[in-house]
Amino acid sequence: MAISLSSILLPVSLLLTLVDAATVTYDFDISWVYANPDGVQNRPTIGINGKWPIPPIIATKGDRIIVNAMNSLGNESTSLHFHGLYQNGTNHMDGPESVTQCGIPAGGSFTYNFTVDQPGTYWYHSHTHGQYPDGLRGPLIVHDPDSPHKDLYDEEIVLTFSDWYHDLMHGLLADFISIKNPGGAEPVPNSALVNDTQNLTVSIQPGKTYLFRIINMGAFAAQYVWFEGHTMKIVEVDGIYTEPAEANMIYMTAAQRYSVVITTKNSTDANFAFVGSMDQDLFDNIPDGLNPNVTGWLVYDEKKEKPAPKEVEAFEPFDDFGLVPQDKEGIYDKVDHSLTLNLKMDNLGDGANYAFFNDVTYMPPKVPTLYTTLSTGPNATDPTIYGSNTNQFVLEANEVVEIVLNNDDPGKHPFHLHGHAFQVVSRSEDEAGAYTPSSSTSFPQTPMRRDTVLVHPNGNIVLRFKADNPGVWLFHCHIEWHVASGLVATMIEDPLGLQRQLSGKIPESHLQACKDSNTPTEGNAAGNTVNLLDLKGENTSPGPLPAGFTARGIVALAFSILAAFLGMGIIAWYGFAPIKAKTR
Ligand SMILES: *[C@@H]1O[C@H](CO)[C@@H](O)[C@H](O)[C@H]1NC(C)=O
Ligand SMILES: *[C@@H]1O[C@H](CO)[C@@H](O)[C@H](O)[C@H]1NC(C)=O
Ligand SMILES: *[C@@H]1O[C@H](CO)[C@@H](O)[C@H](O)[C@H]1NC(C)=O
Ligand SMILES: *[C@@H]1O[C@H](CO)[C@@H](O)[C@H](O)[C@H]1NC(C)=O
Ligand SMILES: *[C@@H]1O[C@H](CO)[C@@H](O)[C@H](O)[C@H]1NC(C)=O
Ligand SMILES: *[C@@H]1O[C@H](CO)[C@@H](O)[C@H](O)[C@H]1NC(C)=O
Ligand SMILES: *[C@@H]1O[C@H](CO)[C@@H](O)[C@H](O)[C@H]1NC(C)=O
Ligand SMILES: *[C@@H]1O[C@H](CO)[C@@H](O)[C@H](O)[C@H]1NC(C)=O
Ligand SMILES: [Cu+2]
Repeated sequence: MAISLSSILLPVSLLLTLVDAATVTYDFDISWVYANPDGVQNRPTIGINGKWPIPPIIATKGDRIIVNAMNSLGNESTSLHFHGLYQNGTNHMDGPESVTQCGIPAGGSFTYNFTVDQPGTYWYHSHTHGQYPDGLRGPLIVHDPDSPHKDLYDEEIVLTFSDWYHDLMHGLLADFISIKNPGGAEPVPNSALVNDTQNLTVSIQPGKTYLFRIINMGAFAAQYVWFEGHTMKIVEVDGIYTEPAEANMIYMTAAQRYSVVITTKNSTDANFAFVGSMDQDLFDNIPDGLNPNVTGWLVYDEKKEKPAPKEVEAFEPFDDFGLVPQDKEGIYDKVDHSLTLNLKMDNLGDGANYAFFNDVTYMPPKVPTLYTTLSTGPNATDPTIYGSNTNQFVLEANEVVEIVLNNDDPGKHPFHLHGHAFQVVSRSEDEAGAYTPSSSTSFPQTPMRRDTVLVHPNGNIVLRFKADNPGVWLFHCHIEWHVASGLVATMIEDPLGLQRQLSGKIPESHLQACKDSNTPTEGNAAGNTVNLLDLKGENTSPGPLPAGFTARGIVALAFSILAAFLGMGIIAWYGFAPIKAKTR
């Protein structure tokens, strides 16, 4: 890893006075290593430069970040997404495979090159099919010499929380999206981690203030997080400064971040536990012996004991909906373009369980969507050319967009939009059903903004943002299982403006990744350049269930067969189960 000279050699005080922005360069060689963070199982894990945990990316507001990514995995493609960064003017650096780039093939290399004008707590992770939980995820911190909260703390400490699996995603995904799992039960993590380990000691000094930058970089589980004996003052969520708000416990979905200020005690008489506890409501079947908790300690005195955490009777976390952004940006009260996404889970003709927006499950297009925009001239504004399975919406430059999301599923889902932070103008309680506009009278005037937000079971959320960032931006659930099962939509924001920014400017390493993987870079979602409305040959999802099969039926059938054959193993099951998928 090479860091620019200026950030190594200059003392911090001098650095802050520099007017010129720095360039921060990271050379990342991505490869398999072995790791055993919970002490139970050593497993192949994706590391960088031969190490895991992978390094944090650290920059200062205004810097240019360059990541030279070399894929030495040998058996998987990869890509990197810089979660929460707007990539304003650099949509091609956003990272999702099949959306803004081709996957970096094994043996290939690829340069990410962009500037960051947003301070805050972010993270970076693979955005290639189901891959980041195998280890390719780490913090990305953008410092701010002008932070409005800089007088509130003396020092800062980064803490990551995550869930962890003993098995690799490749195999877990094959079992998850399978006729063997018609109910769509997600694999339950084997353990929870803090800073990619457990029992972490965090040395602190008495009578000081610390900014804890807390990141949930898990695959699936949200975590309740609390520090015994200390209150938190929330000052940032997902890169947005907030008015300080006190909390005893926070709830962090996968991909969310909080910065909290903690004031230490004046005495060093005792050390204090802090805990991350995975939200088990998300888990369909809880395995015997699962420990959902990970513990660490605020250590005032190494010689004193590290007490076991006290049991918390009820989880009563802070409700983020009431947070107020420090800049007091007012609600976008005039909506130009409202779109509705109805979420459901259901089975398709292969018997497996999928996730849907408006009855369509996402399938990656043959041509990365950005390349479709850049190669289709005026037809780039026609949603049809982006395919039948991408849940695409074409947005006009600078319009105020509203996303109404109705969760017709009993699960909790954290939704993330690339390229923006959104205003969260409404969020229902559990079981509220679909959103009705008449309930909109009491919107907050300065709504919370963030880039990842929870929708409650069978509830709804309403999000707003201004389409002031030309690009192809995904909107998706950040549970990695649900990305794989299709809970993804594509926002094609100001496609003609995007052409003006990027046509002819896609760097050589990006195009080379496509050549090496035989991926077309022109035409519609099917790669057709002659008739853009002809989608023949595009990637589509399996067809619907055969006539006479209801989703409920297949679940019942599967469970009764599983029960009957329990103990006889999978062979009997395979022999019995195949259902002919109907092609559409
Ligand atoms: C952390 O401590 C607990 C309790 O002593 C122990 O069960 C667990 O194995 C430890 N984790 C690691 C990674 O050492
Ligand atoms: C890729 O290689 C790793 C490390 O050798 C191995 O553990 C893993 O099973 C391989 N994945 C696939 C999909 O073959
Ligand atoms: C990064 O992008 C800037 C601006 O386009 C360019 O001047 C610079 O040469 C690029 N650096 C690399 C390493 O690609
Ligand atoms: C946790 O990990 C981050 C980087 O990933 C590191 O900066 C930080 O110092 C670690 N925290 C502690 C208390 O070790
Ligand atoms: C620590 O001592 C300072 C100075 O006497 C006082 O202002 C502060 O409230 C004390 N902090 C705590 C947590 O008791
Ligand atoms: C995890 O923490 C919760 C909350 O304190 C507690 O109820 C539960 O017993 C803990 N579980 C384990 C296995 O320690
Ligand atoms: C992107 O940049 C344009 C032009 O500087 C600015 O007007 C817009 O607000 C920016 N959008 C975002 C999301 O940063
Ligand atoms: C672009 O759209 C126009 C109008 O719908 C259509 O006539 C034309 O054939 C399209 N171009 C291509 C290459 O498909
Ligand atoms: Cu989800």
